[in-house]
Amino acid sequence: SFKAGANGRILKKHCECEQRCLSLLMKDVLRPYVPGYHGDIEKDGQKYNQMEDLLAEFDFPCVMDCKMGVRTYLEEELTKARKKPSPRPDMYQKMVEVEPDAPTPEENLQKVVSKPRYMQWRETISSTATLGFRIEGVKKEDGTVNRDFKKTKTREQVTAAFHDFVKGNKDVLNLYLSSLEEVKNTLEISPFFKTHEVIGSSLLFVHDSKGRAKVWMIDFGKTTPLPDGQELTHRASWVEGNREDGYLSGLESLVNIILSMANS
Ligand code: 4IP
Ligand code: ADP
Ligand code: MN
Repeated sequence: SFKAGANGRILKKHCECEQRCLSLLMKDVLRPYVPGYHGDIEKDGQKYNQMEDLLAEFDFPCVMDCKMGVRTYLEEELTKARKKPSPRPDMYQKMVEVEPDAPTPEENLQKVVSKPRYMQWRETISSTATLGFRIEGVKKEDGTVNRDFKKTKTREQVTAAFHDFVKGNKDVLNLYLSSLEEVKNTLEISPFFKTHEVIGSSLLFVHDSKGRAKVWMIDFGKTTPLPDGQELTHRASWVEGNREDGYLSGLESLVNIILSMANS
């Protein structure tokens, strides 16, 4: 769903919700921590959002995508699944490939699962449910990609993955730590963040051998505004209806892990 764009930009398949968020973010205190947004364009009959390529100023970047929050699906997925269940054979397949014993006897008979069932299963086999974030993938400087983090769940497993990602480099860890702390301090005062449920969004970690390392917020396809006057803590436990996403609790556990690594 991505395409290379002109002069240090990338094109991501257009999404109304993401466009709305990126436009608002350009006027928010979070602007330094999200890709610059350059409006939408049409190319070969497909509409795209144009944004800054965050990798452009790095050479041979190492990249990690961490999906933030304790919940990775919208509350409306639950409502939809109750009102009009749409059985997902593809999600059943993805489930048995990772954990043959995961489906219930009934799911095995039908060879389908519901979307919330799949998403909740992904949350609990990874660190999402317990730590409030999970590693989705890593790209090394040679371009090789590793997406094999579905069962990276414990603090020890996450630490090992980060250790491998930074190759034990404490300078890189300390740069990431300052960057994470800046993002966190800015989130705490951001009007955008207060008034949005942030689901499925990632922190993108990027460093290279020249000693640059920074974290950005990306992917606002499932970031949605709250009704007028309503705000989130991003820390309170999620109960269906309260729309809490656990973003800040997840960021705190992430900071905590990187801090322990930097001091060890
Ligand atoms: C994917 O599962 C991700 O959870 C996607 O979320 C989600 O997309 C997909 O749902 C789901 O199949 P795997 O990562 O395990 O393959 P994200 O885009 O945040 O990574 P959406 O955004 O649609 O919930 P479907 O319904 O698009 O298949
Ligand atoms: P999707 O909505 O399809 O999940 P994302 O926005 O999460 O797409 O992006 C998928 C991947 O593309 C990210 O993990 C990251 O590696 C890369 N990416 C996304 N946005 C940018 C950007 N602005 N600059 C550089 N790389 C990006
Ligand atoms: Mn994504």
